[in-house]
Amino acid sequence: MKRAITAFALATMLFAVSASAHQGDVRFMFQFPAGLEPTLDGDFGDWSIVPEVYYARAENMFNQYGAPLDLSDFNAFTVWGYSLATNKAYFAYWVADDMVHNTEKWSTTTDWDHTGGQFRSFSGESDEFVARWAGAQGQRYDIYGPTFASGGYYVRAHDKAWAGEPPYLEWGGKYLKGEAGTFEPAELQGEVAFVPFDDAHPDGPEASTEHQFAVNQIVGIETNWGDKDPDPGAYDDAYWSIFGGIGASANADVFGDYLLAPLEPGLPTAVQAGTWGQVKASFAE
Ligand SMILES: [Ca+2]
Ligand SMILES: [Ca+2]
Ligand SMILES: [Ca+2]
Repeated sequence: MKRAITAFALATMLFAVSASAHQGDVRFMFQFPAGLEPTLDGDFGDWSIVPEVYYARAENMFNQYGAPLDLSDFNAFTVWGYSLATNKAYFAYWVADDMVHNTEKWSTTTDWDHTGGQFRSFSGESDEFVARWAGAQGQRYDIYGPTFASGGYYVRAHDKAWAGEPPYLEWGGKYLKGEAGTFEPAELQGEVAFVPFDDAHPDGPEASTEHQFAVNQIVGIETNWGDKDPDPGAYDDAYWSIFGGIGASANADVFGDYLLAPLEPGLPTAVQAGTWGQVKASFAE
């Protein structure tokens, strides 16, 4: 597998030179072969086929408030993947936090067609305009699961509530250590599947335009965790971002770029119905 990673990394580095990155270096979305997409049960055995190059780790995140990284205060990794067979995006994350409570979450925002621009928090626009366009061309999600949020949900999509509910957003997760809402040290992990939209319409999915994934496509994403230990009411010292930061909750021009990677060599490209469970199990061992 190591040789395959090297080959892919070189190929994508060349591609990155010609890509117009919004912010930072381009990252990569892992392509799940058909039939090997993750089961959203909070167990990560199905992610064991994903090479390290796809992992974004806390050491590479930045904090717009300037507090230094302390891995005993906050540690994390995230991985983005996609499948051509399901046309879904998959997001896996692990967090270790010295003080966890129910206002802490991932905020992630998606600009699948990579057109950028302001997509919510409009000022001076009519109620009709906001109802139609807020969260339409870029979608902002709150991912609390496996924590039940102070607001009364595990996950949600801002502005277009239907897009944050099954089957358009599905998740599984669990605590590995500690418990939700305790202000005590904890570790948690989750996996989320998104149906991607170029235009999420207020009338629902039938009136919306689903985005179609393709190999080597570049999409815009920002992903952040607010580690609000001292004050659950404010992002006072830590808003850890992979891509994102100031202004990114409303403007996709400051997202980062993810390239939808080709299949990694050595993975199954087609899996017969009824056998893929065993293939998954063999990768998980
Ligand atoms: Ca799983
Ligand atoms: Ca912390
Ligand atoms: Ca915390």
